[in-house]
Amino acid sequence: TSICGMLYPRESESREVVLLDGIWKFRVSPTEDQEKGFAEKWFSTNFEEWMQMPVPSSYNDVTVNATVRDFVGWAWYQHEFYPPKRWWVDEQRVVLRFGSVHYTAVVWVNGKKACEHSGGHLPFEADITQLLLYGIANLVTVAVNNTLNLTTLPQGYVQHPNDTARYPPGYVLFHHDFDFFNYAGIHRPVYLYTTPQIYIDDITVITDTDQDAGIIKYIVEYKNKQVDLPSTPQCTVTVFEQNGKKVTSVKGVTGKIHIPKANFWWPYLTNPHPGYLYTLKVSLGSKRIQGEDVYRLPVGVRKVTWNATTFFINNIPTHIRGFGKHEDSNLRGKGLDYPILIRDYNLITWLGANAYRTSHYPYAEEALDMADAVGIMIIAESPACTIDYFTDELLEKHKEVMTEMVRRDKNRPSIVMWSLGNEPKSFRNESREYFSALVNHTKSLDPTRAVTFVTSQTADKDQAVQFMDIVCVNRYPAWYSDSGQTDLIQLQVKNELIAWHLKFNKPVLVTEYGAGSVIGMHMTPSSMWTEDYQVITLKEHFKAFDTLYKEGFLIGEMIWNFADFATPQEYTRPGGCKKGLFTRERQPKMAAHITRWRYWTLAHNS
Ligand code: BDP
Repeated sequence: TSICGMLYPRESESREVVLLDGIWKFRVSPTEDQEKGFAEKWFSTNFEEWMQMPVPSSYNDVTVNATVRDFVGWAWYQHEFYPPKRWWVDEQRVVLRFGSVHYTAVVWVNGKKACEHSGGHLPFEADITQLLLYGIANLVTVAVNNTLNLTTLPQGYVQHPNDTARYPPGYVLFHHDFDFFNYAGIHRPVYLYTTPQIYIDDITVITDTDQDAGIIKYIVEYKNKQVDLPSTPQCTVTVFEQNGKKVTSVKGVTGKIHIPKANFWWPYLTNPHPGYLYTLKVSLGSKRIQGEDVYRLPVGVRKVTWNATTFFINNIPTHIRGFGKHEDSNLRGKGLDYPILIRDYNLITWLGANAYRTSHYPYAEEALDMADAVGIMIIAESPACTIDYFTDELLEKHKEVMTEMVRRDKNRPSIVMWSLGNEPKSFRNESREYFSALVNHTKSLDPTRAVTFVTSQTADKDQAVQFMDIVCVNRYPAWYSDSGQTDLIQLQVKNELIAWHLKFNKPVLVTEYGAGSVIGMHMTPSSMWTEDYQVITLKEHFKAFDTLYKEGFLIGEMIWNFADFATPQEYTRPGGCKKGLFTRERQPKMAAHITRWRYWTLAHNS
């Protein structure tokens, strides 16, 4: 792990940002010789053979080639760019930043290695000032490997079958236990950005409320590329309202700002102005000596608390209405796509939801910017989906990922909980120590938010929920158990959720429930896979939840899933997971309409 900050690249009077997205050159390694690109140094000159590949996007679904779709191993990308000469004249520091590359990445600039990163859902960057060439084309090459194993998050399995009657020699089988397609490639934007030599490396804000006043505690960390820094650089922090009006200004690299009669950050549908964001303008250094660095950070002032039964935002009891999502769409796979992003937020507000979980990995920063601004509460999940084997090595990797997640997202008002993972084998005894260590680590990084993980176990079997702030459970009555028996849903949901609360005396949140439906398929009496069945499944849950809200410990309901999404090929899935309220194309099923009715009603009654 690096100790640097990971601020999102933002333009300012001292920083330039250049987007390198576009059509890059792409090639895959021959299956039988995965090391070929390294041996032949594909990073040192322009590729001799290539196909065209959009960045950002998963590479899997944009060609018509099954080898590319199902590829496991090293894939290669290449692109040319020209840094403007003024960067050299002005002695700017230049950074190359990737929003995410799945899973392992090696990056070269002009034939020299710039950085490596492993982990498919978080940004990484490299200071490439010394690698740049001015006046000619610069070449960036990225090697990407999507192979997962027992020490990656998520875990995956590579098998080399030796039954020659059934498999040719050298045949590789890859599988994983998590239920979404292992899309790969350069998934999020690629940026070049500049800073002065003395620059703002990181900013941390912690906000609080005091009656109707808001408090922002801040820490600015800076770095210096010059040897002789005369003294601590000057730092000025100014807060602006959303309309640009100045609120106040303070000096120092750490401090506490008091905003009388503050505009708090509220979730959607709890206030006429949800998602209120101040701007914190940080100016570091003096114009006279080294030049000044300026960074503007959006800040929402809010406080998250909870007790044994209730979850509060700014001391107001708050129910969570939402769903689990995926970063998934046609052709692009997990590649960030602005039309899909904005369509999703329009659908989220149309539904009257106020929350979602970034199941089952950290989402794009651009998506979380929307959540901050719209007032959508986020349960930010790590990429630890379906951990089967708990080892010390995996725990180290998991801690590193939590460190990277918190570093990236610590300042976001939308994030109200960290989820350490989804449906691990938490009935195993080894999961106890593993999760206890992981909770402690995460709390040491961020003591202000709830920490949890999502269990698929029952209260009598689970070993890890005891360490969590909130009990988050996935249950599929009438789907994975008692298939077809929707009449059992109310009884089972009530009994199971009451058991959780009685055993642990903690608030309970349902993080997944639902049923699959193929759009346009109808039957009455209803039957599995029809829209009618999905509607009845949700309605039976709604009735159970209404009773449980009266009991007082249920803090919310989240449907699985927002939209249909791609899974590996399986005989249990007709072309993907169909539990979406919306199709993969983001058009509503019947279930979306009844959810909308429910969520708006809940919002009005709260
Ligand atoms: C749940 C998993 C989720 C799956 C879902 C399903 O948490 O990732 O997509 O099952 O099978 O157990 O639809």
